[in-house]
Amino acid sequence: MKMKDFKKKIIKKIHAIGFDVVGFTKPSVDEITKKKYLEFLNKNHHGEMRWLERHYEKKIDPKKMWNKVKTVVVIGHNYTPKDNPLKLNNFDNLANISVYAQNEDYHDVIKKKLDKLQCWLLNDKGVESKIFVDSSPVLEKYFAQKSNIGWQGKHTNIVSKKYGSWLFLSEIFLPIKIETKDILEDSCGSCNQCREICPTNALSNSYSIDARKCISYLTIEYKGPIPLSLRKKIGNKVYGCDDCLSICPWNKFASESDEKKYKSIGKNMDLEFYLKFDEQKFNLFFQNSPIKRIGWTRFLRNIIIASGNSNNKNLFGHIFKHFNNQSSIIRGICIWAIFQLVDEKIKNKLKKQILSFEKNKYVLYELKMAS
Ligand code: B12
Ligand code: SF4
Ligand code: SF4
Repeated sequence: MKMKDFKKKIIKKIHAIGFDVVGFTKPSVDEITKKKYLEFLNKNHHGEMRWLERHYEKKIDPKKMWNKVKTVVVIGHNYTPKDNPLKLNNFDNLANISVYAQNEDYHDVIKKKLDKLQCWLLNDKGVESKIFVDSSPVLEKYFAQKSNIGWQGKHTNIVSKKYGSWLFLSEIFLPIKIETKDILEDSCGSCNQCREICPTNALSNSYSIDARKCISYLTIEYKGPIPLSLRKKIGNKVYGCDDCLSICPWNKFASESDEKKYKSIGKNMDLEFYLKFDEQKFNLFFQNSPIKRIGWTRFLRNIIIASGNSNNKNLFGHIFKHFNNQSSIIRGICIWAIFQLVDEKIKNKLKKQILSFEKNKYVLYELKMAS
């Protein structure tokens, strides 16, 4: 079969499986991108995501992932939400969960589709392949830009003229050369809305992020106590953040995703609802959700911070209940949250009470900072 026909067939198959966009590019990374990635690491902008250091060599050379690769096929899956997620920031008592975690885990949804594609390639076309989605050492946004799926916007994610900021990315590596046309377009122009809206100023430089300040990193990846200076800025967000994505003017061209497994199924409950959870309930409620990945302790930490930001004094008792948690991070954050909600008289009473039983240095530090 001629290569042009094969390319057409693979595009047709990718759409038939339910994906929205596809692009083709060479498995090489340019020198500027290698340099920018190193700069990002050297500035420690990856925080505690040490795996981004370990992945470096493989990310800048896809042949180290699979030495037979000759073409990278980049695939985009539309997850445009029905409503603008920015609206959710206005509800103080809501546990605000980012769009991508409103239903099933996109890794599972996409992996199943990629498996089908891989089987078809092997059984019908006799072509072996490798598939990747998110967690592998593949520079996904770079290849997406190079293959003309979109451009890497100032919020650092891929923006598409058709799907705005709402595309999940995945890749297939093929051992055959397919015609590609590398494009480096950028349609951000003088717009800076994503940088301006970021609550923590994580996008202080154009096209690059300091992940240590990003609410997505803090609520999903970071295990420790969230820095004091950023807690208020997190607002009601308990898992991820979509502010910079949601504000992007290119979203106006995007139409709602038709993937049922991405549609919101009411995970944005009141904070009180989740404060009443325990580990067992957490595991059951989020069994098919990406949220299960962060575990109960990290999720509870986030719920307690949002509760501290809620201005809702009625949550005091529900937060206080978690003082018996084994994790010092939970006990420490309980102090911070409660002290945001109660008056001086209760603060003094609580201080005495906590000092009578608490021995952990970090928790006592939180108490000192709060009083
Ligand atoms: C680590 C990671 C994170 C980290 C770091 C984010 C980041 N921007 O890198 C954290 C936890 C913060 C994060 C958050 C989110 N993530 Co994330 N994340 C990743 C992951 C696993 C690796 C990204 C990576 O390699 N970063 C390292 C840095 C060095 O890469 P970089 O941003 O591409 O940096 C380059 C540019 O900045 C460029 N550059 C720098 N300066 C300049 C200047 C100019 C002029 C130019 C042209 C370029 C340029 O050079 C750098 C080197 O290439 C990818 C999946 C993957 N395997 O790629 C998903 C991925 C990027 N994440 C994704 C998503 C959806 C999110 C969230 C929206 C989730 C949420 N709702 O909370 C947020 C968005 C936050 C944001 N504004 O980026 C999607 C993005 C899809 C898309 N359309 O682009 C991906 C691709 C996952 C997927 N398979 O769909 N994520
Ligand atoms: S995801 Fe939120 S915190 Fe992170 S860069 Fe975007 S707006 Fe800022
Ligand atoms: S909000 Fe503006 S600057 Fe940011 S990615 Fe979208 S177009 Fe680019």
